[in-house]
Amino acid sequence: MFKSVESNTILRLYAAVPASMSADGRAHAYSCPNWTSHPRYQDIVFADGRPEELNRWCTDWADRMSATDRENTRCHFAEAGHDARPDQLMRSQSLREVIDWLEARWLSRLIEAERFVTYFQPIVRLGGRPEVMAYECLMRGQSEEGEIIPPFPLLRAARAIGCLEALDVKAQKCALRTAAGLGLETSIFINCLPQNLTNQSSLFETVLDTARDYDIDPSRLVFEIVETDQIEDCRALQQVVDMCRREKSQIALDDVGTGYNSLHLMTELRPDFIKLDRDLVSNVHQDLFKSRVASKLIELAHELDIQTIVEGIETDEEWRWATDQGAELGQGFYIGRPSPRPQHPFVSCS
Ligand SMILES: [Ca+2]
Repeated sequence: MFKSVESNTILRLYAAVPASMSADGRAHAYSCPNWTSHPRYQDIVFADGRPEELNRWCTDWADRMSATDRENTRCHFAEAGHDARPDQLMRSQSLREVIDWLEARWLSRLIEAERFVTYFQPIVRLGGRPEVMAYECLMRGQSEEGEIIPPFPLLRAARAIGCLEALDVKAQKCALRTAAGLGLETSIFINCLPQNLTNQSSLFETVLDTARDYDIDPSRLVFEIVETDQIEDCRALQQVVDMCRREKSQIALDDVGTGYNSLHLMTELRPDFIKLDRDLVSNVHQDLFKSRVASKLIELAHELDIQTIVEGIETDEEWRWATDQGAELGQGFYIGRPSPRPQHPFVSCS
């Protein structure tokens, strides 16, 4: 395999389609225009493209296969226009390894070059005039050509090559630097993966150090714990929450209402904020079941002295519902979209 290639180098990737491959996977290999059948070997297809194109085409194909097919599909890189012999294919890497490598290439370069952009979305006080209480910092990557890359492909690639922590650290740095550069004076919500908060080199300490570098007082930081359904060790997280309290920072739990775990964490960790999941909020005013679950959660939060942020408010009806239920805070497209320049909320309420 090529160790290092420029992003505009055209590579040829050969792949041997195993006899055991699912019909869907085979059909894709032989009918998708990105892949060409080898003129001599029936079970070999190839594609010519730049690494990022090959990555996309391989992932598209792999999505139509089982995990076993991805392992059994042997691949070999050659320079564009060069042929590969079947014996080369037999001792080369699996399609899964090829995808991991292709993903690692672009993501490691992105992380190394710190090609991150932070978008800010307002979180406002409900009831009365909407006042911005905080901005949530949202991670975006940037391709070498300057295109914005949404979080999902970044996280997927980082997961594949095990660099979630590096991604989180650099994205947080960018968020704090940008917030300081823009002179934000509100609280700042920082999304954190729980495993990065609780591992040895705690992300929490890193974020605090960075905040101090930019003269951001820790009391303005809210650590928003995402993917709460993945949390297994609540005790480790409790220690982080305790450290957080000592620094006068705050804790928010994201996506509350989607599973039992978030409820459990809400009572165990006693965060400062919970964020009601957007699926629960969408059309909540028309759905009796959602409405009952959501209002019970707000009630429970009140009892525990936790402020509720209703996320995903997209309509006037949802805004009114959230206000009527006594939720303290709201966030969503109706209030303000994520933007590289922090927006002021555009709802006008009575
Ligand atoms: Ca979030």
